[in-house]
Amino acid sequence: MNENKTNINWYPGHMAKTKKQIIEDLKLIDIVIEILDARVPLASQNPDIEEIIKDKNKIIVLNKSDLADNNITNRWIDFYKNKGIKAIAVESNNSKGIKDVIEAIKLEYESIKEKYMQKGRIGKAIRVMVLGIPNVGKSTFINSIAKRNTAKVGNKPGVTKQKQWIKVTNEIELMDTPGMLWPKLENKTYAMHLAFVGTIGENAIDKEEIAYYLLEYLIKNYPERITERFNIELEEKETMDVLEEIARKRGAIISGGNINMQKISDIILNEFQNGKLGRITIELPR
Ligand SMILES: Nc1nc2c(ncn2[C@@H]2O[C@H](COP(=O)(O)OP(=O)(O)OP(=O)(O)O)[C@@H](O)[C@H]2O)c(=O)[nH]1
Ligand SMILES: [Mg+2]
Repeated sequence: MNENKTNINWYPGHMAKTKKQIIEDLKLIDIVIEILDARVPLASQNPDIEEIIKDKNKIIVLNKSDLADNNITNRWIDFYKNKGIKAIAVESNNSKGIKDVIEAIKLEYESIKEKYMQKGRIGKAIRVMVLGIPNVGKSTFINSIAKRNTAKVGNKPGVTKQKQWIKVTNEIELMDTPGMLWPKLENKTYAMHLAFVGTIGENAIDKEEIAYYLLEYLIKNYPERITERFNIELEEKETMDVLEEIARKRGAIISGGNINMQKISDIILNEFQNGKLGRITIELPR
């Protein structure tokens, strides 16, 4: 999973520049698709998204839902529905849910058509942009939704900055470059959750710390998965004792019989991130 980790450093100047570019691009856009990681919908939301997209209509894609707990994903969909936002569970890597997104775009557009008709925009395609923090699957989603016709629609004349568009259907065009937003790193809990799913790596938080807290979460919320996967009884055990037991079972031991913390941390993180522990969600709707 290492190749997935972002190496971007979001310093204030960089964030301001990115924000300005996205706000500029949004002038051409009718509907925003905000991609979240279904396992961590709170942590994977950019902190300034509402301010950036202002009153644009938005559809939420809960991506990587193949790795998330299905029941909780449905609860998230209800949660957003109660807020008047359409959210859709998607597996971009196998195109599941993509059709629903196309339908949702058309439906969403019906509700804003009036506004655009008054601006003389009728007859043109619905223009969509994908936004999200690193590693949520923006590129995979774009490839998936554009699959039937990846041909570039061509430059639009009359705009200062020439943009490429991808034709999704006869009615829908997608901006070819997704807007990459910065993650929530000031909040320790969210940063840890992003580290669990591999979006931010060891250079941000110590890997052993990430694996320890992930294991603690799993013991509390998905104990049967730990028991099953590592063949371990959990009753009354401290997280550190469980970690040690897993390390012994997996041969993550150094000379002298101590635990190889690096190795066991890698094992726990990789098995979680690759779905070997089953479908797991870290954040629940309140
Ligand atoms: N299991 C699973 N993996 C996915 C899904 N969508 C994307 N991925 C994987 O997640 C990783 C990141 O996907 P990208 O499409 O590169 O994400 P991105 O948002 O474009 O990332 P940046 O360009 O770095 O911001 C890749 O390894 C994808 O294969 C999904 O629905 N399910
Ligand atoms: Mg990308």
